[in-house]
Amino acid sequence: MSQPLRIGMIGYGFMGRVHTNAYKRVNDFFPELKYRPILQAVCGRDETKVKAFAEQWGYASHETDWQQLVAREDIDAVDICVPNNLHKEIAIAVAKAGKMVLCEKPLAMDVAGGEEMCQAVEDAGVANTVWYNYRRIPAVSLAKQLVDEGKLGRIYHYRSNFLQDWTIATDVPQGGAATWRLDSAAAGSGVTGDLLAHCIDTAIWLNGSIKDVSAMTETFVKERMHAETKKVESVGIDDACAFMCHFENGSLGLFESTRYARGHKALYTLEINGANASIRWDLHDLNRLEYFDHADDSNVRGWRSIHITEGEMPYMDKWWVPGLSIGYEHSFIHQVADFLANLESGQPTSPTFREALETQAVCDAVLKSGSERAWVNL
Ligand code: SOE
Repeated sequence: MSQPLRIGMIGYGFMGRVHTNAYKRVNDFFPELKYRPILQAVCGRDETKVKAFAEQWGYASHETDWQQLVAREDIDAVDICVPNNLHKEIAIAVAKAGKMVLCEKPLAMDVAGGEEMCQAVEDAGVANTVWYNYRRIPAVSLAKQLVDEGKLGRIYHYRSNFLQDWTIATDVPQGGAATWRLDSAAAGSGVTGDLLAHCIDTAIWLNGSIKDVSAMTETFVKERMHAETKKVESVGIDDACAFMCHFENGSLGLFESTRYARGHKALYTLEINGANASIRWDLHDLNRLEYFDHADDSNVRGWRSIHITEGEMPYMDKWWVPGLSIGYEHSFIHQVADFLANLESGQPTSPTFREALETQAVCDAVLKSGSERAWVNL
């Protein structure tokens, strides 16, 4: 017997569309799931716009006050897709209302806020997850399998970048609906919380906890006009950040992120070097996993480029036929599918708020290290 899961979505920007798409498609491709997301209500402050979004995407209703949405008895799970400074208040209210909560990354503005959010969902005993979607790109999930099977042996290096170029122009404003990621009051940080948080989440998942960090951060454009006040204000976010770290397993990490790498739109890469094998992955070619196995016969040894389209590969039995690819949006569909399957079996969906708090702690340590120009222990 299928069971409806009535979704209330708060926020309807880029992430609102991505998550909505996932709710709409998940049961078609994962027909075995008992739970069936229903687009019950979407919330945004601008009534005309949120109503239009609801009509276009198929939400049954809309709200302009998030508290009203949280209070509604016909909502089972709330999806938080608003700027980072609103995550905490909303998530705590949702937990207190006894509803499930799915929160956009990063979890919070800082560890203290994140800890309050963890307490709230744990006290209420409600299902929770944070949308670190890249874990569920099949190639990245396959990397996890290879690491867990011990194929790489002892790991020496973890290297990861997330490069973009969309804020180079000095007339890009800060604040407002489209550019809140540049406003530290709304975002908390710049590339560290927005982009490196993805790299850190995947790294901890694949390679374990981080022990200490040494970072450098830079704000290249020091002043920008605020989209709402129209005043020129100083910029409080990190435009670029690079850090090195030690993992608990003894390996060394190197991470870099910027929004000033001309030519790169969303180049998320990772590479892991182990004693026996290495793997690397690149978001621009997301259905490929590069794999080098030193155990191969020396006359054929080399980097294999594994095309992730076979049914045996993670999640791929749900999609097309061998040789045909899937995309970015599928990682979100996979996360919803796992969330719904876990609801049925009573398991948590990783990353939970508590797991995402570890990523938050690394982000905080990176920012502290960057401003103090010193190593910071976790
Ligand atoms: C920013 O440009 C952004 O959209 C991030 O907010 C996402 O989390 C990342 O996946 C892609 O880039």
